[in-house]
Amino acid sequence: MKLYYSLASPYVRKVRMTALELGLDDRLELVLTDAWTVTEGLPQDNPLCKVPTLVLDDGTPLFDSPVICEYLNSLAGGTLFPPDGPDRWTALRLQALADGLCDAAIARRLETLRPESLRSATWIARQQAAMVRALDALEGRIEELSGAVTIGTLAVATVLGYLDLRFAEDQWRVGRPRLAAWFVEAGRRPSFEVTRPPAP
Ligand SMILES: N[C@@H](CCC(=O)N[C@@H](CS)C(=O)NCC(=O)O)C(=O)O
Repeated sequence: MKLYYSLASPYVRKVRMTALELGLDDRLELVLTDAWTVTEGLPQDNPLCKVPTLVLDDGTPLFDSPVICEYLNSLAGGTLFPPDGPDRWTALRLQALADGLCDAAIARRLETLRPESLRSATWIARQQAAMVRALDALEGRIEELSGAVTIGTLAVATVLGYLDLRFAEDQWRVGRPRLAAWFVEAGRRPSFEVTRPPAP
């Protein structure tokens, strides 16, 4: 299987952590890809031209990251996606919250990279507010992060890693001691260490 990837994408990191947790990482042929400039390969396999994109050995493309992760879990017969029941919805909701936090963080970052005259302070504030609410929600329901590793806990670990990479000045740990303590443990997982992006 071929995985179009980039080094800093939190969605890619979640997929790579999933593969490592499931013992499937040696089945992935990693293809380093700049989604913003690539013209051959990725745009033909994924019309949205985003990483991560997985291409199966028969040429079938899979995206986006939740779909890829669920496919890998199914392939390995894993438990990262719990079977139908309350634990499944907790895991999926946590993944949606963490991925949505990523979406807001990336939208905010892209806006701040635009020329100053084109930037929207309102848009940046909206994304920042969503980030704060999402982090507060994780702190407020920290018990959902305890217990077995799921796609939800992997997604939360990846987005917190992304915030440390791109938004260190936000100091997300301040006022969120339980989430910070949880992340100390989560950050020790080998799958997290191995996929650490290079410093900017
Ligand atoms: N919802 C997607 C988001 C993927 C995504 O936005 N990837 C970024 C890199 S972090 C990308 O490829 N951006 C290129 C673009 O938006 O054109 C997922 O979960 O895989």
